[in-house]
Amino acid sequence: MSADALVLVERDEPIVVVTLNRPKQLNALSEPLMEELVERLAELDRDPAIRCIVLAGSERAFAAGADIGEMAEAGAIDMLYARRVERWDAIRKLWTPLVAAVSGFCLGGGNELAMSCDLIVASETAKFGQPETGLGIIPGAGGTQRLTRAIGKAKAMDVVLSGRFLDAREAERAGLVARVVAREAWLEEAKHVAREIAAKAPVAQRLAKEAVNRAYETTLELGLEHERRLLYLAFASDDAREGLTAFAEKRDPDFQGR
Ligand code: DAK
Repeated sequence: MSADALVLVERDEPIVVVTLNRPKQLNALSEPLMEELVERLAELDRDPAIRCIVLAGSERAFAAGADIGEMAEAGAIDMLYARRVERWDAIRKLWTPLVAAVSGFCLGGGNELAMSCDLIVASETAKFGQPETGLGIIPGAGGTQRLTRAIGKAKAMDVVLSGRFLDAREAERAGLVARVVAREAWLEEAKHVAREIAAKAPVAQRLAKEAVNRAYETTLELGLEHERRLLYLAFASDDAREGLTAFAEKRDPDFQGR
């Protein structure tokens, strides 16, 4: 990994920590950074030794949004050709569970990136916001959609229209954040959560992630039907045999991800 990498990768199998590395710019998500991030995540997603990914920023900022300087230079057609949306979609489509470890500012595209992960573990210092309308634009990578689904219309409207930041506790109460931890423990706790996730059956984790995500996009009836089919698929896995047998034999399961 080169010293000037925009994204750092630290493997600690079965987990890996991927760190955004533009700390002086509060991890503003420039195009080169997003390109590097999506490449690294895609590689890790294909790696069977990796069972959970932690996506982190620095202590001061997870990410303060897309790079404002870059956007100031760009016209609408530049934005279209930059294929930004495809990068965000690629993150959403990853199979491997993804934990966002958020400390400090988590704003605009930074919050959209955190929401693209499967769950958010936040330091008590975290501040979440969608301040785009103050720049004359609107959230463009899920900020109006995922945030509304996560915290409901009343709070989402407040955050998007007023630009105010939610602190970690309010974000947790509202349903945006899964766990809030002490300032000094944010990264360790996120790794701990990742290890808990990585210890479970990989096939089941992927199917469960798909099933929960489907809840956002379908009716209850179709969602329940989809869930049932994914359960049958899980039953067909070696991991299910192993997990069910290990319980009966009172031993720890040894999941192979098959
Ligand atoms: N972009 C570029 N540089 C940034 C930045 C950003 N978003 N945020 C901070 N920086 C830089 C600052 O310019 C400063 O650089 P220097 O002056 O030192 O060179 C350095 O980081 C430290 O920032 P501050 O000096 O401002 O630090 P403070 O503690 O005083 O303030 C702050 C922290 C986070 C409150 C403040 O920096 C701030 O308000 N930042 C901007 C937050 C923001 O408005 N974010 C939303 C950006 S718009 C799309 C997908 C996504 C998006 C767009 C399109 N498509 C799929 C098409 C997303 C858009 C956005 O995120």
